[in-house]
Amino acid sequence: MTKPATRHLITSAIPYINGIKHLGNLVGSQLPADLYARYQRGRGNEVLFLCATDEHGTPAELAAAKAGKPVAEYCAEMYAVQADIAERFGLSFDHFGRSSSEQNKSLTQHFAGALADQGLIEEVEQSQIYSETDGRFLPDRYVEGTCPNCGFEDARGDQCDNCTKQLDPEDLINPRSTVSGATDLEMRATKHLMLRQSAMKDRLSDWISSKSDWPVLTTSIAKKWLHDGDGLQDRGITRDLSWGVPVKRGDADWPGMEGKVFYVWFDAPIEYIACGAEWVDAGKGTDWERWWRTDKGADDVRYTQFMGKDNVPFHTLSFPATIMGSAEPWKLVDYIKSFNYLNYDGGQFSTSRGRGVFMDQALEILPADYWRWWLLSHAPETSDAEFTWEAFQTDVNKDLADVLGNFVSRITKFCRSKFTEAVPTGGEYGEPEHALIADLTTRVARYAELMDAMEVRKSAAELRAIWAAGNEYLQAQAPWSTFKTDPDQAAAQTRLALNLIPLYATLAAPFIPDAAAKMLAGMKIEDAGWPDDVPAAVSQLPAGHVFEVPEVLFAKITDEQREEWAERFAGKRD
Ligand code: B3M
Ligand code: ZN
Repeated sequence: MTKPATRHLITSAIPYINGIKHLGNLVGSQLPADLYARYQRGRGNEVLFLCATDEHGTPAELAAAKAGKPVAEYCAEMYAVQADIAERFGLSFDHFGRSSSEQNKSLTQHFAGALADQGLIEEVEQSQIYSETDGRFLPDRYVEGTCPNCGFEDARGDQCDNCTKQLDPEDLINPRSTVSGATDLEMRATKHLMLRQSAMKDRLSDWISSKSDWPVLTTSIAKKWLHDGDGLQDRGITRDLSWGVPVKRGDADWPGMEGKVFYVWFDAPIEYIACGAEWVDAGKGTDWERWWRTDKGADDVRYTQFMGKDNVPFHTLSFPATIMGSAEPWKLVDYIKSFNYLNYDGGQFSTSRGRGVFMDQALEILPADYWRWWLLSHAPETSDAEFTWEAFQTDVNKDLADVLGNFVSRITKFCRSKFTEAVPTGGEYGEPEHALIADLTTRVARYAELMDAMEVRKSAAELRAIWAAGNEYLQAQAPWSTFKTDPDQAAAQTRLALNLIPLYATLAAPFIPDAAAKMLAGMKIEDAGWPDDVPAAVSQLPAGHVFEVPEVLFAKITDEQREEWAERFAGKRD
């Protein structure tokens, strides 16, 4: 009855190297990608889940300068920090790579060569913003000013964070240097490479139009940039920086491009592919091309990308332009799951102002599962969402402690006290038991459909309902009362309830992997397997099967804790 395994290639947007990400960043890409990867593995499918740090460009240079370190050293340190936090959050990457890798360098240079061979790269004399005060050309990110589209005053030269429009720095009104704040900026001539995206407009447009099953958030942003205003413009793919992938045409030097590097948004998505090569070179895999080359077996791979909405234009247009334009058989993305923003307590998360909870701080105060559950069950899918400490406390206490945690501890402790730490014998299932199993059968099928569709919040709601069904059953049947008059019947009730624990663990593992592992360990079952057949799944622990009451799964968040944390994270990051 098991369906043939599918191969899932899954990538999360790769976080910039400059600093530790906040929970809003986490829920917009890495966490839902992990949810999906864990779910697909749980279904018995083959998964390659990749992420990396995005190490080039001005964000890295600026942060290294601020930290007073050479940029390579800064990146190596921050990579280790991010990799460690990702692991502690349970992000189950098959490999967490680095866009500064040799593999990415050569692949990026290769793509530039392939695009040039296809006539899709143009060398242009450009006038570029030069800062007298700073004595250098200013890359896009080093220029800020007012967005010509929406009037936002702190728009960056490459993109407006407020309206997501991709910008060129000379579009900005009242531009200033972010290096010095200087406004004595002037235009000077220099040579750059342009990717002729406009030549691929029809192909990209047809491709996007064919994606009728994609989230509206994804396609609406793509269509906006394809059809609004001037439409898809050619993009400069080189920059005047020393840190980055040196501009080359494949292995060959590129005359006139000495001292320049590729634009970070050109090499960053290529890292998705290079990360596969890093995965193999790290000894974790044997063949990355069967995931990435349609001529080498990747035809039957389903490739899903996860990202925040600000990254959508680069993934629906720029990166596909690189892939299609190369005229080589690279795997194109099959589905792009994008997210709105998570706000923090009446405002925005802010990295620069240290407002909100950052990944390292989150783990200092609570284990990963608490955060994973709350963030995923409030994923900003259809609109922006908001984190508040009140909601966090209420939901965690209710869903995790009162519903799931209480169910597990109540039934295992009851069994231990009235029978033994083994699944009890005797009695038979009657109407309430069959009704519960029928209800769970429907709900588990719906949960799987929602998880397949990456409906994150709805999946969480269905999972919560599955837990609640067990609680309600226990409440209504009350084996502790039954036991006084009919111990056999109480044994049957207990047997079914105990059998729900491995079922719940398997279903919940993508959301709360640590608690799920504790539940399985307590029930002394290694891998319950996906419950394609719910009646069979809830008969896995036969009468006599020995277990141990699991340790407390979730502690409640107290009012004192909530107040202390709200205060601690309101302002400046310490
Ligand atoms: N580093 C932006 C971000 O972290 C950028 C994503 C790259 S994905 C190839 O949101
Ligand atoms: Zn704007």
